[in-house]
Amino acid sequence: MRHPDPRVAAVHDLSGFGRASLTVVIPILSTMGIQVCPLPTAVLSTHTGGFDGYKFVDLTEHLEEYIGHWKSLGIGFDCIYTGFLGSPKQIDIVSGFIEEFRTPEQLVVIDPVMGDDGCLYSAVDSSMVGEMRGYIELADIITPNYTEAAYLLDIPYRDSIGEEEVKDWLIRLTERGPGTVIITSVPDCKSNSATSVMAYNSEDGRFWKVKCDYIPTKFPGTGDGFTSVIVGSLMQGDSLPIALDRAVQFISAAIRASYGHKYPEREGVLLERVLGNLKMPVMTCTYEIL
Ligand code: PXL
Repeated sequence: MRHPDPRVAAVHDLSGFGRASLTVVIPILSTMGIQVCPLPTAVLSTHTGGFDGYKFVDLTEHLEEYIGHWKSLGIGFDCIYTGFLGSPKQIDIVSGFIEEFRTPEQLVVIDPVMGDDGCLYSAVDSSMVGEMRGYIELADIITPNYTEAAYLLDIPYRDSIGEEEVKDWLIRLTERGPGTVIITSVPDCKSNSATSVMAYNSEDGRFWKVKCDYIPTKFPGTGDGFTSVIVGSLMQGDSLPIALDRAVQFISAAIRASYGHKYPEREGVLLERVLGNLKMPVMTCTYEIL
């Protein structure tokens, strides 16, 4: 039976406290009218960015049975969206899941969660970088941040970069398989009070850029929020540049709401305060075509 609302398989961990991964993905996509079917890769007491002694329950051994049950039920998805994956074995299993559940009209979105600010996250082993380079071939869209893009291309991290060089990175990443590449947190070569999101669609050869004000703070989970809005927006039928604008505007509003309260960064952004913004039409667009 055809389902009336778009349905997304969300392959992420569930971190109980700190607003990251599934606790960000589910509310954003549900608010945007998308049915979320979680395929949880691990359960953690908190995310790993800033809490000592977190409890980590690895679900790798259960994933194949879980997927097998979905298969036996004949469930189909309009989008498969994957985020934080804990081990090469998980990448292997989730690659099999994508290959088995893939349909021609479906969107496969891979957020290659590995690190930020030039470093890998503490829970990410360096062996994951090579695995991730192969895994992104399965995607229609990838959304690395600037650090992850450098790791995927095996380019040493620098804290400044010119626009033409980012365009070259985008093209080189699409050559690895995904038709569309979106790089977030790109440093602005002209101003250190701004960053930008840059994107390239290799099918129509167009580059897009959306500037964001730099706010001197780092909340975990904002990458998960950004990609979730991109997925929701594209599932609603928006174009790529409108999806970029919606995601940048939503995350900027969430950061501003939290920063204004001097909210502890490790607890994530005050998502619940801004979720309603996702119901509003896009009033102003700031995207540029390059
Ligand atoms: O937001 C990315 C993410 C997802 N899942 C876990 C994390 C992080 C980033 O720190 O620790 C468990």
